[in-house]
Amino acid sequence: MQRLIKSLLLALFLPLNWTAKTFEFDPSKEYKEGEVIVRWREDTSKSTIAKFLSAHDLHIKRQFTLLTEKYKSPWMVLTSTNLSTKALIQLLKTNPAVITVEPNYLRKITEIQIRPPREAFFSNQWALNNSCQVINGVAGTPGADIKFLAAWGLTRESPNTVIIGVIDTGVDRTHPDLTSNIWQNPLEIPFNGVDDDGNGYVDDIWGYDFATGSWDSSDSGDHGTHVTGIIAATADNGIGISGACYKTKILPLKASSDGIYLEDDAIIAAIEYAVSLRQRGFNVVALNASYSGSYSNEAEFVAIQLAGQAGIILCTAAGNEGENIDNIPVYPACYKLENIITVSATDQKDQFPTFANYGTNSVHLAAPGCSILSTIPLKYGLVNCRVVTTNNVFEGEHFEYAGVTLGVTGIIYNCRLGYPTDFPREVSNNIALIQRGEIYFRTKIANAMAAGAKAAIIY
Ligand SMILES: [Ca+2]
Ligand SMILES: [Ca+2]
Ligand SMILES: [Ca+2]
Repeated sequence: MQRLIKSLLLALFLPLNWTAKTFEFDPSKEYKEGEVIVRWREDTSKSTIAKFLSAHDLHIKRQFTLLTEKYKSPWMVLTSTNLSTKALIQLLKTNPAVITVEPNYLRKITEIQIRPPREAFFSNQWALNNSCQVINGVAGTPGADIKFLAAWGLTRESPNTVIIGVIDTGVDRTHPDLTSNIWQNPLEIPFNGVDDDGNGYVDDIWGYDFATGSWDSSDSGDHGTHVTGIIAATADNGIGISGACYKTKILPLKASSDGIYLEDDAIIAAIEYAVSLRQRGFNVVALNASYSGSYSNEAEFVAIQLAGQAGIILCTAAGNEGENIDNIPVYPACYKLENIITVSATDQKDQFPTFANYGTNSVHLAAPGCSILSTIPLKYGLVNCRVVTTNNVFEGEHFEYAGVTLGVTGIIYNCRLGYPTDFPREVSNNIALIQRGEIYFRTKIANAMAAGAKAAIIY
């Protein structure tokens, strides 16, 4: 009985998961070749071990002193210059003084930050994480997304800030979910009326307005701000949404004076501007060109080619006409240049939407492009909205700003459905509460603005 108690006590002191001689070598597992972890019997002397090691040209890489002391059993890592791990295990198993011999396994770093970012509307961003959520009345296909969750926690700051130029209608740089990710020209002194960095543009602090020739790159419409949020809205700040490349900085390259059309000359000047920044050492890696037109232009072609030679890619839209652009080309998508990536759209179910252009020789990839929630300029009194239809028309749900005040305060007035006659006079400089239905959200917002409201809530 005494012996049994002693055995039980001994068992209690043995380390957990101790497998002793039941261990079987599995070559498919990841381990450090030519190394083993060995535990010797309690009574094994140092000279016995040294003699064995010397006879087989083995070396002690490391000794586990605490383990050895606690269990009175020499515990160490052995290496060999000519024996594999498998051979080492076979050799050491033949020695009766060895209790256990195991490979020195490799452990993988556990993926970090697999939690979703702390955004108010992340659950609406099916493109980043499609969990079958219902968006706009449609339940998606799980996993039909860009695998943002697997990647976002691994993103690191680059020592040379990565800059993406957005050639578009401009950007609302004051937007709380964008403001920290707008690139600022460090060589230009703001608002002194002087071209301090001598690049031909006066006071180009936050990009430039190439359409009207002004420092003011704020959004003449809403598309540029929407695109910018998709790319680089600040992640994990609890506001609005997460951008896909949220550690990058956006260079606003405004090429539209009316918020609807982009003028080709402004586009070409914007590309030249990006190339010159790159040549001066700023890390402009890509240009976003979410626009298309039916006619090609030699100057535009050459400008994009120059961008390519400078190391800049141009990501452009395949277009939204539902056409085969191999046969009916659009530009810049169909310029045959190596630095152009032409992107078509997929929907929540990973299907090809009817509006999306296609063409095996012209389209390089398709990515989520329907019901995309992103930032809109604050002039609309809201922070995010979703593009539901094609043609860049915001007809979907708008999302009011949640959680953080914009500094907008006022009395909320019931403005029924948001028709012009629904707005009481008192709503001027106050907040309009508008019921959804009957007319487009954008019309409701426009009517609220016309009535002088400084913000609107659509419910
Ligand atoms: Ca300048
Ligand atoms: Ca200046
Ligand atoms: Ca955010």
